[in-house]
Amino acid sequence: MEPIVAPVTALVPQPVGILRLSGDNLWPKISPLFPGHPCPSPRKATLLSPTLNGLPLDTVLLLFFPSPHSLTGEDVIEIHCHGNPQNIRFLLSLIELQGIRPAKPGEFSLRSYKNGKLSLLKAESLHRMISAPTYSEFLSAHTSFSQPNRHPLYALKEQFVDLLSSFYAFLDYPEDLDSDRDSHPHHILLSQIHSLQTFSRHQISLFKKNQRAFSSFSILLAGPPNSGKSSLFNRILQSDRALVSPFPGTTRDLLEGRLSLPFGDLLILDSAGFRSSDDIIEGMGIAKARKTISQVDLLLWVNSPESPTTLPFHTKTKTLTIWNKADLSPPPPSSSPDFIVSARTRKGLRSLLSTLTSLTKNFYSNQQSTDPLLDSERQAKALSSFLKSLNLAEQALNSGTFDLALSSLEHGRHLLEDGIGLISTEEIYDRVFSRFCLGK
Ligand SMILES: Nc1nc2c(ncn2[C@@H]2O[C@H](COP(=O)(O)OP(=O)(O)OP(=O)(O)O)[C@@H](O)[C@H]2O)c(=O)[nH]1
Ligand SMILES: [Mg+2]
Repeated sequence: MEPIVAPVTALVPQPVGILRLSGDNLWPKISPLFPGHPCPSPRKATLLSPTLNGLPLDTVLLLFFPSPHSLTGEDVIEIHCHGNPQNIRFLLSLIELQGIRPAKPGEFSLRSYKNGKLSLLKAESLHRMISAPTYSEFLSAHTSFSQPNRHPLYALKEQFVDLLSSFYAFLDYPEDLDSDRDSHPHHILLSQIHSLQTFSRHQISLFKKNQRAFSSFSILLAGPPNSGKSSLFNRILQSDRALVSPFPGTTRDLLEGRLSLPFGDLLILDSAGFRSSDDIIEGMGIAKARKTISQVDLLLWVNSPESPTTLPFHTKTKTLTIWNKADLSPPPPSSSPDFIVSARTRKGLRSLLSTLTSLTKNFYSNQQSTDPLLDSERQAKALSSFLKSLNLAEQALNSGTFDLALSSLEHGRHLLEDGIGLISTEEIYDRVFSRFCLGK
């Protein structure tokens, strides 16, 4: 395949930056950057100096994984350089000058999948593992990734192959069945279908319970324009992420920031101030903020002395009110905000932050399961369609139409195959023969 390159680490100042390359016959393509150096030994860290016109550029560690024993199945080279973003960019541009094009998002994983190095399920577990907001969710995804037979869909597959093999055995070898009541085909098949239905429903409901607009504990800063939402956003993140200005209507889009706390991530969102506006773009920002209120775990309604406003609508989202700019004036006696703060002088911020931290901790303390779960919406949809075909098979079996039941199950099998790529015909027949000891 045509060679590709991408930075694996973010382009921010950090001690080490990593570039990854994949393709056929890689070393000869990048060797001009390392004149006179022989091809590095496979899977050993080699200290090298890339040069340009004889000038050393950086000191890097290079790892070479020759095909097929690599992440993608092709030659893979990783270059660990000093993590200055400009250094990484320059090395990237030199590599691209050797005819190696920038990788598209997900292209390394796609090549791993195409070359049989990564199953679709593992790819999705990997994605969940990387984006997990808590360590327990990371472990849950890692269990599926490192022990694929513990993935719920594998457990399902095992039961389903049992069911299909029972069906085929009953069809092909009826004379080998015992005639006692408990092993009556309908009875056995129905109980296998019921157990698959229960398992599928349980997995879908676990997935739905965990499915939220934002995977982390999420907090939205909303309120009238100019009340200091963006100033508080920056204070909470301890970084000047959002623009702050004395002009109302500064923030228009939804801004996201993340704090990685020991027990899980806190996602904080800054939004456009609520007011009626003729500006179309500002109106879009306000509509977005309005919609987000119902999707977050906590709303912080931020007021200030210039335009104190109560929340102009009802929401089921837990809400705390903040009186900001307390350095200018205290809240009126009629109002009783949950927090009185000043983003400018930092007054009250410690108490606000400690409340946000304990709310985040409480949120995650209820979510400590490390059991493997479905990894994606795609898997949940495949499982829902599969459940429908199980229901049809159950109905058909109850009405005595054995053939119709089997064709519904075959349809279910195709859904699992398409969605997950799991079941081969040999597997079913292997099990027909091994489990039923037909002696034929
Ligand atoms: N005195 C004082 N001024 C503040 C405080 N917090 C913010 N400001 C000022 O208030 C102005 C508006 O602040 P922003 O943080 O941009 O307010 P905002 O709510 O994000 O505004 P919009 O994005 O327009 O809705 C800026 O000039 C800030 O410097 C505070 O605690 N005290
Ligand atoms: Mg703002």
